[in-house]
Amino acid sequence: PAPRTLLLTGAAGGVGTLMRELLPPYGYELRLLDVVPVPGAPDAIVADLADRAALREAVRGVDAIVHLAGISLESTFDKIMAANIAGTYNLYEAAREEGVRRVVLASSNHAVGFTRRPRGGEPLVPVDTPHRPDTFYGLSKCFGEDLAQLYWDLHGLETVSVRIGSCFPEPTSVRMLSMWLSPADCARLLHATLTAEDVAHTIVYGSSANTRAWWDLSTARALGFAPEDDSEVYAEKLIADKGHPPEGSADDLYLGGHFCVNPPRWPH
Ligand code: NAI
Ligand code: 15L
Repeated sequence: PAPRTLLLTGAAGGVGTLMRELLPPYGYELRLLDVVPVPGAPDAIVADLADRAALREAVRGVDAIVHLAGISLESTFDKIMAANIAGTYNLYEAAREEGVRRVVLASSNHAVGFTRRPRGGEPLVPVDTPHRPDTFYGLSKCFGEDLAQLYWDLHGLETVSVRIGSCFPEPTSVRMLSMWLSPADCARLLHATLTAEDVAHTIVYGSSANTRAWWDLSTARALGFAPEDDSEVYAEKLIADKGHPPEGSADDLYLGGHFCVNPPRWPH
């Protein structure tokens, strides 16, 4: 049967806030979790991914987990270690102990951020390109994908790891014209990852059907994802406003763009 009740971790964050609105129309009932209170959701579970007892209770009885919680930009190794590495392990252990069958894991383009982007007719980047993290943050996403593979092979817990490009209401840089995942396509993609049968551990790229795409959406499409948006509608204005990234700059060369040289810092 299709999953109905979902635990949505990171519900107070940018993607979590968008998905709280966009997933229920697909028929899901959401249980929300974040380390900070979720605005407008007094029933949300306020818990840290370090709190194993709270996680065990949070996952009990849900059909699937959409795991968005964690540090979403570069930070110190110790903070990434606690939230993204140990935190994701804690969540998987809770899921295994409680018999949850499927996790949808927010991975990132930064797991393969130092991969050269294709130019001039070169093939799109496939999902089986080697891990090439651009930050400790990206490294934690590589860990998450490997953890997911382990929990499938050893315990039969299914995961779809979604290497999200840039999920925001609109693209705000020229690089994001290639990376953009519209919120509506994000909900479509999550619905596909939650309802496809027998996913084992599948890795997919998460972006819209962008004219300037750098990566191969075939594994996502194979799960039933049919993106409807294309960043191209924003291209003319964005390029006029911002110009193309200089040739040879990180934004020009690598999937991970500016993370490869000047990682944004978590503000604490
Ligand atoms: P965000 O930073 O806005 O939200 C993350 C949420 O996780 C926050 O509400 C935060 O309070 C919560 N959180 C952090 N540490 C926690 C902990 N120890 N315990 C419980 N909750 C904790 O990030 P955003 O943009 O919403 O991204 C969601 C997920 O998708 C993240 O895992 C991010 O790495 C991933 N992602 C997002 C992309 C995007 O374009 N927004 C691109 C690629 C990946
Ligand atoms: C990410 O992984 C970040 O979580 C998000 O904030 C964006 O920076 C995105 O990648 C991106 O590469 O645009």
